[in-house]
Amino acid sequence: MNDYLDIAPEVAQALKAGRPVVALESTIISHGMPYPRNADTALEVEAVIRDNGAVPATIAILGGRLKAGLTEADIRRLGEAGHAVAKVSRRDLPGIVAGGADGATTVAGTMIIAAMANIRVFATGGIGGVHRGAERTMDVSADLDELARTDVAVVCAGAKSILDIPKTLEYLETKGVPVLVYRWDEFPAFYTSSSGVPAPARMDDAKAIAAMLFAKRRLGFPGGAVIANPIPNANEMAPAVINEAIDRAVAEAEATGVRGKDVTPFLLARVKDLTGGDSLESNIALVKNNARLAAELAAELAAMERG
Ligand code: PSU
Ligand code: MN
Repeated sequence: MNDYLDIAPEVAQALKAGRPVVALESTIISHGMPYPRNADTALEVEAVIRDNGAVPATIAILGGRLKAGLTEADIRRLGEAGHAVAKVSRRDLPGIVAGGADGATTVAGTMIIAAMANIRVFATGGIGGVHRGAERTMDVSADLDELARTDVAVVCAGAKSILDIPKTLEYLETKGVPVLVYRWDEFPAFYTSSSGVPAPARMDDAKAIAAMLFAKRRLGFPGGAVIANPIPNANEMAPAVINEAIDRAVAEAEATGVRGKDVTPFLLARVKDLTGGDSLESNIALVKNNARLAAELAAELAAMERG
């Protein structure tokens, strides 16, 4: 066991008994949504996971300790502190630990801590990826390299078109990361089920996805997988509305010269402001939809691992 890691008692018991556990990230709380909807949503997503038979493990760094499983008070604290909490990806993690600080973990940061805790399924909204204009800026999210090296399956609603979706999929292909879409033939674009980009692979039930993950592990392949779950039709945004907001947000990011780890939070906040509350409601709905699939997937995988 890792000296820096605290696994919540409920999570530890479930893991020991071979029961399903689903990891959740905390950057989506501190940097991805406004307070208090961020904290309320995080707690509701935990409830969705419980209702679907799995134990939630929200992941963050608190006082320099890596946490797998937070209390309600921890979640409210991260939500209220918002951008005052550091956004922690792989390169940030050792410094936050050494400094005894708090950190909200990105997809990459969450995967690292989930894997240390032996949690293999993780639900979130969207992953980071290759940004538009990356041929000039080289802005490629560390989430993609983490997917290539750390064995955690990330259930998401695809990638927002703040990113270059075709380049993101090319990068994942180069890195050997399995990408499959649940019950749909296109890679989903977060707010919309369609992106115009074909699904690299399609699977129609959680048991088949679990079998792929199980085989990958038994083959000794490092790295995780992207399980893309399209936003439900009832919660989709109108493509013209969301794409106009995204194009504007990307242009503003260029014009203001925002760089590095601030780019994604800037774009997320601008898209939300430009679309009023609509994009926030869609975002919340798709995260819950991902939590349901992740709980089912974790249960199938746990059953396979028990034999
Ligand atoms: N995309 C979203 N919502 C999010 C993020 C991305 O639609 O909240 C967050 C996730 O935590 C993701 C991180 O891991 O942003 C990626 O940041 P960057 O692009 O700086 O790697
Ligand atoms: Mn970046």
